[in-house]
Amino acid sequence: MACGSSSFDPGFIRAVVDVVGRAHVLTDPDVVASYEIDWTGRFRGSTPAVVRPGSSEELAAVVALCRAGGVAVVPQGGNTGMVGGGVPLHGEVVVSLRRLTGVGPADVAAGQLTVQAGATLADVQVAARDAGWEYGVDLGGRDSATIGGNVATNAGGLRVLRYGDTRAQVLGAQAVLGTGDVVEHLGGLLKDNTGYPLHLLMCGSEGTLGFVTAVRLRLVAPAPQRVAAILGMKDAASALAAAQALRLGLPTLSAAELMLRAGVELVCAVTGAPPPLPSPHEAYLLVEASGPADPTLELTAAVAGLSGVEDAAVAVDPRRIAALFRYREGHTEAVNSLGAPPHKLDVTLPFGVLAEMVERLPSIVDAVVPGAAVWLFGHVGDGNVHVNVTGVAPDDERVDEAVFRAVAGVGGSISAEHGIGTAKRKWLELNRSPAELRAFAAIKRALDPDGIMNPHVLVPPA
Ligand code: FAD
Ligand code: 2HG
Ligand code: ZN
Repeated sequence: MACGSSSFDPGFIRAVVDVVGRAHVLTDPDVVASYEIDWTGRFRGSTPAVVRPGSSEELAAVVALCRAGGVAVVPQGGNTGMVGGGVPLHGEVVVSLRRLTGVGPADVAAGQLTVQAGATLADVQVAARDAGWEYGVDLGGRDSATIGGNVATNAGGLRVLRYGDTRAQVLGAQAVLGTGDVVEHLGGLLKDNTGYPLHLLMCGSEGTLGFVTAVRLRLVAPAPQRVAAILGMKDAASALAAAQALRLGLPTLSAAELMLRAGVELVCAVTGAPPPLPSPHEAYLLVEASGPADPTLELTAAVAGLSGVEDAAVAVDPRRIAALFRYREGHTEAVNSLGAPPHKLDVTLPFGVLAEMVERLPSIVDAVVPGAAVWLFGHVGDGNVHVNVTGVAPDDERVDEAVFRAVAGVGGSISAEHGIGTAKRKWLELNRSPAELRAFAAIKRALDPDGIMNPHVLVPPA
């Protein structure tokens, strides 16, 4: 039967039950409901079954059954993805990796940790700390997002400017490919030029090539001394210039996040938090410095040299630092609380046009859907702006298209860190040439010859 078809041989379910056990094949509509809709509420599908394998061997057997039956699957981890890539929008079977929660062993001497795909990011952060190290990636969805999902989306987050994205942490992987083959390269050698880095190919592949089942992660040296500051800025352009200046002038910089007045006021209204500074400011820059020694003096000296700073509050106590980060991390939930699901347009802009585009983006949106609200925030130390738009129907894609065309037109990326999913697939050609897309399709055919792996995600139809 055709991939993505919602009607398929009931014998398939029985065969899958034989592999993973009755308890791990969910078919009750009430039980599978939470697997069918994404975190934002914008993408809702349906599935005949959610399969929860308990090992890579079981998963390989499930993939073999899917190949034989032509059954399309959607891998799912914590279901915190933002681009509709982890939900069954075309009646696919959902394969949840959440039973694969093993964390460890840590190789303390090497500073490496091997974890199964269904472990949460928070689990990994704790295990890294327990081993005397830290894990370099952090993001607001840490308690639900899985490491498998982080790898599959090549997640970024708050510390990319210091430690790089998820791809930069992955030294090896175990994966069940769309062929059903289990490939494993988990030795953790730092220098290993023995051919194609299949583990890196899985980073950002969004479940289209196979399932990530385990990864070997690089850990980073602990930076126990942390200080954060929220800067009330004259305008967004000053905040962006300040972020750039700090990248060069503050070697211990570990985060630089932009917020605008409307977003901060929304977070305060939704969460009940007090305003971060006594008076409102048009823009805010949240910065963090960290290292083995107390970076407070270094941070305050660097901030004193910035232009456009109207006010600042510095936090050294971990609880106060966390409170400052809640203004930034609270944006996602606050925007989601406004009613209709937001359009999430996560883009990177070249630094040279970042300020100009942050200024222009609201009018680009207003020109296609007058009255739509635009919420801008993000990891501006990386040139990454989260453009959230509310007041637009979920399936009205005019705003998405206008923003993506404008961003690509100035050399930016239509996906900084959330991936392409189904939401951006039709615009991938704005960033990737026909030859690149042919290469993508060829890689997919090689590793997923029957097209069963997330067939409506990332790789455009031929
Ligand atoms: P899912 O949502 O379950 O899946 C995401 C994609 O990966 C889908 O295409 C799915 O098919 C595929 N997939 C999942 N697991 C596997 C696997 N084991 N093998 C193969 N494919 C798989 N993202 C950022 O980059 N930076 C942020 O700062 C950030 N902050 C966030 C804050 C909040 C509050 C929320 C809700 C989300 C945030 N995200 C962020 C988005 C999201 O957390 C990440 O994309 C995360 O990596 C997704 O992990 P997940 O386990 O939830 O994956
Ligand atoms: C973040 O940085 C996440 O908080 C989510 O990437 C962004 O809500 C968003 O659009
Ligand atoms: Zn983000």
